[in-house]
Amino acid sequence: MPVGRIVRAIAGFFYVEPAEGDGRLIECAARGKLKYQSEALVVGDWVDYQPEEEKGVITKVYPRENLLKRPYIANVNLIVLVFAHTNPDPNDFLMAKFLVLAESSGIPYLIVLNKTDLVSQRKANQLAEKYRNNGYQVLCTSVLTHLGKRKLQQALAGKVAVFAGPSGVGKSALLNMISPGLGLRTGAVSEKIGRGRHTTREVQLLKTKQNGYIADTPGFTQIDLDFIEPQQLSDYFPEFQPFRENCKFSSCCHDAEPQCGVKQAVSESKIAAFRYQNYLELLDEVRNFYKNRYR
Ligand SMILES: Nc1nc2c(ncn2[C@@H]2O[C@H](COP(=O)(O)OP(=O)(O)O)[C@@H](O)[C@H]2O)c(=O)[nH]1
Ligand SMILES: [Mg+2]
Ligand SMILES: [Zn+2]
Repeated sequence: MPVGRIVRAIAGFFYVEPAEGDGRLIECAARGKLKYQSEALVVGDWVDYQPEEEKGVITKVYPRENLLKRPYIANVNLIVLVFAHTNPDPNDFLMAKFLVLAESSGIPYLIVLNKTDLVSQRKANQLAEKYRNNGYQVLCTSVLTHLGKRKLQQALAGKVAVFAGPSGVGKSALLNMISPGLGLRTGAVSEKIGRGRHTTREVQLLKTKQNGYIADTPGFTQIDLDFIEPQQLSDYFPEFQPFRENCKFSSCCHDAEPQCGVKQAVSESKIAAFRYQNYLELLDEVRNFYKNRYR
C-alpha cells in the first residue's frame, strides 16, 4: 500500500502527498472508522492510501509523534518562534509565554529575531545574546538584507515547521524569503491579534524548496497558558532545571517558599533576573486561570 502525508484537509477530503512521488497531491477520502471518528486524520499525518484511478482512499493512519493544537498539525518537527527587533518591539514577557508554549509542546524550537535591518548591530546582538545566554537557540534575520536566510533554510530543511509569533513580526515575509514562490500575503492586515478572522482557515502544509514543509497559518499569535498548573510552570523554564533539586519542597513554585534552589540561583546571577521576573508574572497568570477553573 502506498504511503503518504496529509498536507491539506478540506470538507472531508484529504490531500495526500505520496512519500515517493513528484510532489503531486492525491485527493483522498477516508475509509470506515477513519471517516467517522473526528480527528482520526489530521494534517501532517502519515497514512496508507489505496489508489483508485486518479484519487485514493485512506485506509490507515500511522501513530503520531506529536499533535500541536494550534495550528492543528501532527508530526511537527520544529517550531520557529518569530519576534522582531523592533516594529513591533520585542517584549520579554510575551517571549516568555511563547517559550513556555513551545517548551510544553515537547517539540524542538528556535527563536528568530527578524527586522535586524531596523536596529543597530549592537542592539541586535544584545537581544540575541540575552537569550543565547539563557540557553536558547537564536537566529537574527532580515527580509530586507537576507541576513540569516541560509541558516534558516538549513534549520528547516526536511522538517515540518510551524511559524509562530506576534502579528506583524514578519512571519509571512520570512516564509516568502526562504521559499520564494509560496506567495504568502504579507502586511499583517488580515491577521491582527484577537480579531479571530483566520481562526476557521484551513490548515495547510506547504512544501519548501528545502524539501520541508511549513504550515501556512498565522501560527499561535495569542496565548492562553490555561492548560498549565502552577506547579508545572517551572518545568517549562529549561534554565531553571539544574537548580530545582536544591529546593526543599518538591512542590516548590519558587515564589514564597523558603530554601528554594531557583531563588538562590537568581540571587547568585546563575539565572537571569528578567527570566525569573517573567516566570513570576506568568505564575500569577497561571494561578488565576487555575483558581477560576476550580472555583
Ligand atoms: N524592515 C523590515 N521589514 C520587514 C521585515 N520582515 C517583514 N517586514 C515587514 O513587516 C510587515 C509585517 O510582515 P508580515 O510578514 O506580514 O508579518 P506577520 O504578521 O508576522 O506574517 C510587512 O510590512 C513586511 O514588509 C524585515 O526583516 N525588515
Ligand atoms: Mg502573516
Ligand atoms: Zn524552588
